[in-house]
Amino acid sequence: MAGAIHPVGTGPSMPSLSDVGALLRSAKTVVLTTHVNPDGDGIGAQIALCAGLRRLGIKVLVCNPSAGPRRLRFLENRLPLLPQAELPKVLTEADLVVMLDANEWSRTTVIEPLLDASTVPRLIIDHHPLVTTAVGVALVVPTAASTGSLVHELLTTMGVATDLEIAQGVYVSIVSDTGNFRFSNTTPDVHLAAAEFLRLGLRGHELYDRLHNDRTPQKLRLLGECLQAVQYHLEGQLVIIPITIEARKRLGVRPEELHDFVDEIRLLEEGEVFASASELPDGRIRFSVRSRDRVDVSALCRAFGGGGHVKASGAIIEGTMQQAIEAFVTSASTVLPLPPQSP
Ligand SMILES: [Mn+2]
Repeated sequence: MAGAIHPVGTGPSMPSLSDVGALLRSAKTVVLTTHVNPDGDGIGAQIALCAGLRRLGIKVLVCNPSAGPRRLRFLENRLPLLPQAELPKVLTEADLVVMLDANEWSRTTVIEPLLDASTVPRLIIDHHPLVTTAVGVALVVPTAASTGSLVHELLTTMGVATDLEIAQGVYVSIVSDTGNFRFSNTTPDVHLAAAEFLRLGLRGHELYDRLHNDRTPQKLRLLGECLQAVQYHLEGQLVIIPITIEARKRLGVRPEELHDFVDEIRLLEEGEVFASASELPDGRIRFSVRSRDRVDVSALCRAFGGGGHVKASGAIIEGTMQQAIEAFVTSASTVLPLPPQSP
């Protein structure tokens, strides 16, 4: 994989894959965690790293700040999940804590104070652009398509051959973060890894169905209502799908089911930036933002205290739906509309 490995915080500078491999190998017990509301990449990377470390005889436990969405439950249930109440005791015996798919410990929310109360060394494995200094050794490679891809490369460096369990975890990471091989982070390496996994016997089409075919009649009705309320701003280059909490509750749809509403409007022929704006129980508005190609939406989201990837980011904005949308449109108007692209 091309791309530098950047150091963060107080860890040794510039850890190489083999440095990080040696750190993992030196541990007898490792605790894995990831960001709140874990996604397919976080859980997929945990599945792969857990399987790889166990093959080396390392004891692995997983403690996440919250459960993943129901469509990932079949994978999550295979992890050695530890109740949060038991984490302090486990930390007294653990040798290393590894946070996957996040590079700020605050992303572990309720887990963070438990870690802060312990002296266990920490490791970060992630591919989000660096934003802060964080405690611990950090393997942060923004050019990696997914955190699972980075774990795959790390395990290969450590001499752990890819088995079907590792393959499934990494594959779920890849399809989650590349939008099923559609986004611009779908590198040749991503396809080569997928080919390796299919040869191992991975059934990609079955995983796809389990991950994506989660729609209920209620969700379809909500999607229909929201699609009728889609807004076009800045000469049609910013498209927003508002999701009111009233409609979501009236139709009985769970918050986690809104994750792909933004993908529906990204299918539009025109537009540069696409956002779903969903009302939270506390009245704030959660923006999930995608860029077609030319706009860095992580910068747009950072202006509101959020962040993420250049082409897929999120933020929570204060105010009513209308106020939040106005604030977002105003912010986006500094970069949109873009001039037409030369053919
Ligand atoms: Mn990721």
